[in-house]
Amino acid sequence: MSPITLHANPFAYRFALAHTALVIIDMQRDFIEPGGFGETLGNNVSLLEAIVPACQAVLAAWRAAGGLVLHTRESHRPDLSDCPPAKRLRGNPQLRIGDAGPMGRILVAGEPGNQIIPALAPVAGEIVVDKPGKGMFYATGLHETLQARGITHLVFMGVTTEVCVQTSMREANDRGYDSLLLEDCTESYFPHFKAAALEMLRAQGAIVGWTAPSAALLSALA
Ligand code: C5J
Repeated sequence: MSPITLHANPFAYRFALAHTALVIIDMQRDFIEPGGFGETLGNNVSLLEAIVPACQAVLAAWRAAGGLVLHTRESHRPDLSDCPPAKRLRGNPQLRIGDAGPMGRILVAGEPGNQIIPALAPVAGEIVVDKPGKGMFYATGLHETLQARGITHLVFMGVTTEVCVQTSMREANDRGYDSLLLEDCTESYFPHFKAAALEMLRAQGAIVGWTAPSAALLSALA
């Protein structure tokens, strides 16, 4: 299969589908629906819901093309042994990680709020990574999994842009992956943080990676 090239910023992004994974970061009820971790931190979670249709369109096209899909969840063990006190105690939320909320225990594996939203639910054969940190490579063994599958390129969607998405892209950059972030398939609780993160990632000749509207990927896959 010949490589795919799409119009991206700051210049064209080229990838081979067989060596590329679509990465969907933390599209979980805990971040997107009322009553979860995002809201307990004082955020307006409705901002994030707006990207779901664009993410669904990309996911459908990627699946139809036969590409590998990888979902992440920010998730802690029920005994919180993988949640450093510095993370649990940070800030002044109404509910902390591990506390019981309207969708179960906040950011704990297996709880209803910790699941990926139904619109983007994983299907058989897709990779699901539970990550205790912001970055998807920290304490997950993911680099080895991707290497075993010959993955060299990553196309990112998900939330939040400047926290778990940006951290995962920076970790990927240090491990040698070429990453593209789909601009309308990522969101922040703070729109100016999203704008700044996109600029930072693609500055200085794609120092961390590329960005592009999802339409560019959809037309390249068509
Ligand atoms: C945050 C995330 N924002 N998934 N997590 O705490 O970006």
